[in-house]
Amino acid sequence: MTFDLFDNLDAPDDGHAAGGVREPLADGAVVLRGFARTLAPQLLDEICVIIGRAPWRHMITPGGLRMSVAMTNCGQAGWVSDRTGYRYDPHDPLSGEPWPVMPAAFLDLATRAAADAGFAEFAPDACLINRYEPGTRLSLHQDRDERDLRAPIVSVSLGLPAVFLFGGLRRADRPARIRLAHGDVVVWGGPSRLAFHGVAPLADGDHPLLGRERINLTFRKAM
Ligand code: MD3
Ligand code: FE
Repeated sequence: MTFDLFDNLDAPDDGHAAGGVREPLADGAVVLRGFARTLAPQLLDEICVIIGRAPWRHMITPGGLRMSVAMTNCGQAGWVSDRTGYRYDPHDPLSGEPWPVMPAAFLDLATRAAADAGFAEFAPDACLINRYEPGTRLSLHQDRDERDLRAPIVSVSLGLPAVFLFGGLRRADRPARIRLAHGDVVVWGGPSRLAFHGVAPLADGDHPLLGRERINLTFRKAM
């Protein structure tokens, strides 16, 4: 018998905000409230370095639409979309260079969150970095471009809060609406891994660290 909830409450400085709480969403999906809060300033410094080498860009969908989310990547592979389709690419198509290396603090956070949610072996090789501004949205989709769908996805929310849409295994399933705030981490695995999901248009606001932006990191085992 383990008392994980109580472990969270008196964890000293292991990435949990004091009182960090684990909130199960569905089979295989769990929100770790505030898990990345103390690490956030360091994550933002690393993101600044990454966008110096691999700048934000609005990718084009295979259907020819410009995504309202701005994206970049770090790690051994990055998610890219263009007229030819979606794929993981070891190089940034803008520069032809490898994506920036995944910072140790990113990898450490993602593996600790996954372990906390019961995925002890998670070894992410890709981190997609999404930037939202007021009005930016992400329409309902599944993440199925990764080779091994048994690996979870770990997501980290920074900056302005968002309403996350968490649907079922069919596009037509009415999604639940979940508020994700600065420092929240979600682990999506098991039966939730192929759930349809999206992000409602971002509401305006002013975040102390990020101003009018929300940044989301998703850690994946892509290759
Ligand atoms: C549920 N990003 O990059 S993260 C994406 O906030 C993406 O930027 C959103 O969806 C964002 O593909 C949501 C949460 C998330 C990520 C992957 C999932 C939820 C998921 C995969 C399966 C089920
Ligand atoms: Fe997704």
